[in-house]
Amino acid sequence: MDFFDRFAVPHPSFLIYASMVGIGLTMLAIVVGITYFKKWGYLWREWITTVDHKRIGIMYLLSALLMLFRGGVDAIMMRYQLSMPENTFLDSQHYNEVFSTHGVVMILFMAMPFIIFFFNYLVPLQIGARDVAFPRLNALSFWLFFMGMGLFNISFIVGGSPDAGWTSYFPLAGNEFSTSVGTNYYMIAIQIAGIGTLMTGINFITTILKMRAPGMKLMKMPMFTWSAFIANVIIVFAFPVLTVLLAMGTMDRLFGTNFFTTDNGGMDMLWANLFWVWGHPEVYILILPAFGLYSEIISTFARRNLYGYKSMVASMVVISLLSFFVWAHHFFTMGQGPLANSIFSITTMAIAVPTGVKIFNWLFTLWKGKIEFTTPMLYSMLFIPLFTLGGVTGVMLAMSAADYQYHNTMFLVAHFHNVIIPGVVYAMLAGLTFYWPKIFGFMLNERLGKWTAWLLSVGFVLAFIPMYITGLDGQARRMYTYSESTGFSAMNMVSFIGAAIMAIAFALLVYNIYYSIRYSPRNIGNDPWDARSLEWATHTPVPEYNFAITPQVESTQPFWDSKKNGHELFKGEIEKIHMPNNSGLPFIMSCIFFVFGFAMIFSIWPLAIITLIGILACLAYRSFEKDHGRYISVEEIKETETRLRGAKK
Ligand code: HEM
Ligand SMILES: [Cu+2]
Repeated sequence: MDFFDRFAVPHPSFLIYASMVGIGLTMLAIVVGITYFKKWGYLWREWITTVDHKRIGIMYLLSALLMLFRGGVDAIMMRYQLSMPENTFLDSQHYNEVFSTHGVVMILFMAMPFIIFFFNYLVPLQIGARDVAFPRLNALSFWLFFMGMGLFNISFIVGGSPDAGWTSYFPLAGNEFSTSVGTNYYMIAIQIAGIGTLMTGINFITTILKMRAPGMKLMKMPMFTWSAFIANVIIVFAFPVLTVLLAMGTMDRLFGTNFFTTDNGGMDMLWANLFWVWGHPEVYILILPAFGLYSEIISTFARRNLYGYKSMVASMVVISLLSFFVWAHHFFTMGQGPLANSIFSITTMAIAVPTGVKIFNWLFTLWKGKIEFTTPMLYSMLFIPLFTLGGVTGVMLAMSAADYQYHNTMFLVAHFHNVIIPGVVYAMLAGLTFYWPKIFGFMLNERLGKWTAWLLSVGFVLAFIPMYITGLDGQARRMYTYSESTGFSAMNMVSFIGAAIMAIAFALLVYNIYYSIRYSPRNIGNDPWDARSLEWATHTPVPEYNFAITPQVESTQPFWDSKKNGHELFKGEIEKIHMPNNSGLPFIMSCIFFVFGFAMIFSIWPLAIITLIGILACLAYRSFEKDHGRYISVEEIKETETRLRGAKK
């Protein structure tokens, strides 16, 4: 192939060209806009070089929202394609690319940054800390994630998208069947983002173990922090598997090794096993923090202490352990025999037990609570029945014998969206609405918020329940079309209408943000929901140092106790505060990583070697650098505190 041919899109279509033009114009508009308003300096000083966990969190949030829309457009295209039999909107290759990128984008570049946004923004505030344990590493984590995301997203305009599914099973993902560079993008972009996530895991485990406010024993941590802690432990155990797996996959594709090929001693099932050794725990990395958010929201708006704190923690620990022992339920039908199937069937069903414990704890919290139906609470109340339905169909799938009927059908697609949308997406929207006033200083509109929640739920039910039915009837997943005679068309049309309603709900969310920026009142105080944990005890907007005086904690809901039971949170005098300096290095190093990744994807070896040396040079530079941070003086703190309406002494 000619050098330049490799960058061309192998299966072009009008849609792809139109997106290219759209992306080009948007980028141009952004660059022109920033230049026109002279914002480059501001961006560099305040955001790109920042090491503040709150700002890094907000950048994760923006990335996640952006990707929600990219993945959503993919979803709508798929549902439209399937809404009628023999539809020619997408051809088979394009459909392959769309479901592959939809899956990757939604799980890795939408849901992951969304939960990492919550880790970043909330964990230090909830534990009464001034920052995370390693602020620079945190910036590096973000920028590596961001560059991985960027790299993945240029695939469909430079060289072609991955087309072997988000699971990228071999031999389909090997050079023989995936001939474009698409799957190279998969291997390398996810690798770069994944390294960032692994470092996030290490950072937050350390932060939570080492930086809690005085008095906050492990069993006094807020439930979200507990869930974040456990999710980060899972990250540290699961992500190295992904790193190794992608490295092996890269070698198979670029250097002709034979780890996963079907000849020369390769084993395609090795990929499937290792993928799910990471992949199954991955879904718990997403769902546990979602559970944490629901716990915070439900106890706040039921105006009660969370029921069964200890069993909530215990059930999360049990889930996290079990999550590593169920991976083979993803290939019951691939010939592993009845004994292995039975074992994995049982371990899978066992997860329903601790999950059930949590559901009942939430119900008991609501029981006798003085329930207040705010938008976050509405999401939480919709979550309980919808998620339970997804859980029940999960137990159905866990029966290995029955799985021979469900396997690779729309039934499975319905099931996992049924847990992941009410479970994870609702939690994120609930959490976003709940924490929005703390982050941005004004509330989102409640009326519009409730409309969004209801529309989303109506759309969700219409979009996914029909898939259970067609799935049981044998509609296979990842099929780009079907014939009239199958009788699938009516249900698929309903499903498309549901997906369109969901799209309207997301558009309404955007409108709500716009509307609230313009019209919401700004004088909402620090604690608009009458909440319970420490993040609400500091000012809005949160000052750089979070808390002028480190809080003293005696229970799981210190702020509530300080408001209702006279517990004194902030004792002592203001002292000077040590903070880290901003740094451009994480960004620069990640940019070099981006170029390195690009060079690898296209096998441009000289560039790959130069950039690799550049990365090592950045590491070396950092290890000789002397930067001891800076102090914020007592006067400056006092001034800030008065400006934010009176330090609570
Ligand atoms: C917003 C509404 C959504 C709709 C309408 C939708 C629709 C679809 C459709 C039609 C498929 C492909 C079925 C096929 O194989 O032909 C699919 C696959 C998938 N979706 Fe979604 N989806 C949505 C949201 C999400 C979310 C929020 C996530 C994860 C956080 C997600 C994760 C996935 C994954 C992992 C796959 C599997 C891709 C593969 O087979 O390789 N989806 N979705
Ligand atoms: Cu699994």
